[in-house]
Amino acid sequence: MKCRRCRQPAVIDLRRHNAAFCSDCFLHHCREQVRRAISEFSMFGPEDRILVAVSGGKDSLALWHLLRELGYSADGLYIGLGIGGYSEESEIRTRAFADDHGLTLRVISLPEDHGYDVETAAQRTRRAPCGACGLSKRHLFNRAALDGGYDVVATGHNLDDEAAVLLGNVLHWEPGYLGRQYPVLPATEGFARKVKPLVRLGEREMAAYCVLLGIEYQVEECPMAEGNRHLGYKEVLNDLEARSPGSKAAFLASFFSRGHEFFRDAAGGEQEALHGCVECGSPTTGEVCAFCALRARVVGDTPVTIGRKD
Ligand code: Q46
Ligand code: ZN
Repeated sequence: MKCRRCRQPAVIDLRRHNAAFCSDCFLHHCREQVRRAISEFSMFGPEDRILVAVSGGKDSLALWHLLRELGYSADGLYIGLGIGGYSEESEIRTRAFADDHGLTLRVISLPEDHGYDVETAAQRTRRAPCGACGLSKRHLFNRAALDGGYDVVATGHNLDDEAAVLLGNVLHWEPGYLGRQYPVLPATEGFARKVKPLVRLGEREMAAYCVLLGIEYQVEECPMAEGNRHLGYKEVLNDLEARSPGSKAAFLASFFSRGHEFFRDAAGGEQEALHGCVECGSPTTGEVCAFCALRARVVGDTPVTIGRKD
């Protein structure tokens, strides 16, 4: 097996691209895919300040590394979720990566800074852990970006993640979710721009990127992820991909180029009704935003009416 670019012995084959690469050319391929995603979706420019949402896993650490390799100014934000040994290990990996590469890392701890952890939030609000966790992370990343003067929040969602979410949204025909599923969501009043520069790269590519560069990442899956329906969708898509290489990427890319426009109008219907949360100032349709309402219920304050958007 020879590298498609330089004909040296290859270390990885990518059936979807009908290609194999040596180490250097594979790293070049990853940079190229991110560069193309940034340009294709006009995610940001060289002058923009980027806040990378880092979890200590392969995707977010690789994303941070790739953005710096491409010359962007990117700081990291890690949110400690209080999920026992999993969170401890994730924070160690994230801090070590930032130290090794001389990068600026901001850290927020849900237990220390906000008085709760994901499991307690899930139990007290009778939500699925990922629901409480996702709501908290979205709010805190957005807040940190606005307060820190960043132009954009970048997350490590990769091709496999996005294809699985798309399959779920299509299976349930969720027009609002389909309208919001796009690699770039523009900034609106009170919300920073959000981008997903890894949409052209799969999970296996991100793991290989880290291994080849000696980036030590958290290899354990979050223990709360069990039962998450997206894991099932990933398995289904992987079966399809094994039968027909390239079908997963085509499913996602065709949605972005040909399907998304039909749902765009369904994405932003609540904008006019938003005003500032009385607790934190974030846009919401209620008196307090969903994050402040969740926090109040979990730590024992009395919630006011619950906002729908956060
Ligand atoms: S960290 Fe949080 Fe994920 Fe764990 S609780 Fe679910 S959402 S699975 S990205
Ligand atoms: Zn609030």
